[in-house]
Amino acid sequence: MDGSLRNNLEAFFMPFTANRQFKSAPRLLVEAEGMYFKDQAGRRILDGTAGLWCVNAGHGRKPIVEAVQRQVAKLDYAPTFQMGHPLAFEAAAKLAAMLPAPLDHVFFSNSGSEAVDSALKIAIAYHRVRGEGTRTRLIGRERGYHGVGFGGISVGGISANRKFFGPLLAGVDHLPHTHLPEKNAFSKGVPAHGAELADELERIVALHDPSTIAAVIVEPVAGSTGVLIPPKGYLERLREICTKHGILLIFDEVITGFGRLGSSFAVEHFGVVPDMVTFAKGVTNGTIPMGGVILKREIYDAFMEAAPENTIELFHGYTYSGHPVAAAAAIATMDLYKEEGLFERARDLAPYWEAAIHSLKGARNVIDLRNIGLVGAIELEPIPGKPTKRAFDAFLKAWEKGVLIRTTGDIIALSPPLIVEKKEIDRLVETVGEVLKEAA
Ligand code: PXG
Repeated sequence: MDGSLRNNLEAFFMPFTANRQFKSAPRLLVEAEGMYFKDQAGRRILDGTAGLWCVNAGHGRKPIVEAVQRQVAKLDYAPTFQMGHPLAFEAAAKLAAMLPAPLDHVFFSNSGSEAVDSALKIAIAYHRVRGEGTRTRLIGRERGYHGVGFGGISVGGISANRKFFGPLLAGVDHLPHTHLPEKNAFSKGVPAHGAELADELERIVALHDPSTIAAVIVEPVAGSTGVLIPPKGYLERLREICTKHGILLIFDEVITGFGRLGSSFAVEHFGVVPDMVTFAKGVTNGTIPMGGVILKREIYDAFMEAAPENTIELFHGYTYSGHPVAAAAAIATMDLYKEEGLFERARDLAPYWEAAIHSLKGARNVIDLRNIGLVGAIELEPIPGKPTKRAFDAFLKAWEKGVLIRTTGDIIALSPPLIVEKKEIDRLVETVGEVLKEAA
């Protein structure tokens, strides 16, 4: 690399990246189409991760690209504070139609992190406008990932994401995570053991008293902390306990929404209806940033009833909430998912995917394999004294072989676009197998 290029790379302080390693051997993507990226050297890279769990319909999809092009030329920006434009309303209505009836209002943000902060704020404010202003505590879960806002890292359960950033939000507690490899290793789909971990919520509620608790937030399937699939009956139990104590249940579906599990949302997949659902990523197929919260009518109504006529009901929002170009991308994306039946496609491919992931049983250093929908995890035995190295080396080796995988800790997470073909599933899994054979 020449000096000028190195200087070009220097200015960007890259997010969640080993900056020095990257800048010494950059991996630059310059084009994408369908299942493939192209890198700067012109190599085709099979996308085993749908970008960062967002490009569910595959890259460069014409109907989305054209909708964005049309919209940016027609109405580049319009405020949604005391104003509006039609596409934001249409996108909200389409989103609401994807979820069971009580979840029928949408608040827009620009990312998953903002979606989470919005949901947490709405939960606390909801109790307050109903006269239960003592309900301010938020309950998250160990190994939870809810983005990187102060709210999200506070309810999140990843120490590396928390420890550098001071005291965080006050009044937060955490459920235990549900990863039980000693009981559930090599489970196919939902693991059998661990529903009783939801009962820890009763203990937390008893400790703090229900009158102090606003909401519980969980990812139905934890994605970025290594694909932690809820034990059978666990989410149902969380729902029961929240209902019993008047606590709002929030499902963070930033990853599980839009077909990843072979269903529209995890709400549909597990048949458990929370009070709010956060979304982002797949809503626009990753094309334009957008996120938001889908909430129950009674939450929306509580705000409408509490505020005097002609006054603002919720003092929260973003310059780009319901941005016209993002709304156009979301509408085109949801239409494309439907037209191509991509959620059903993911569901139909799931058994093939499951068999492919579990074909790695017995591969070097593999200590667990798990899968649900079109998500798979390959957990590796860490190198003693060097946690994360084995998986990161696998990531680098896979890249050399033209396959993009994602690692977190010593776990490889795979989540291809839902348009993936069986032969591409084979290549993805075979490449991981080869990499593990060659790795230290
Ligand atoms: N909630 C969940 C459940 C997420 O997975 C966020 C919130 C935050 O979204 P934004 O748009 O603010 O990043 C996420 C994001 C990975 C990976 O490799 C996962 C995420 C982001 C980047 C990488 O697993 N999830």
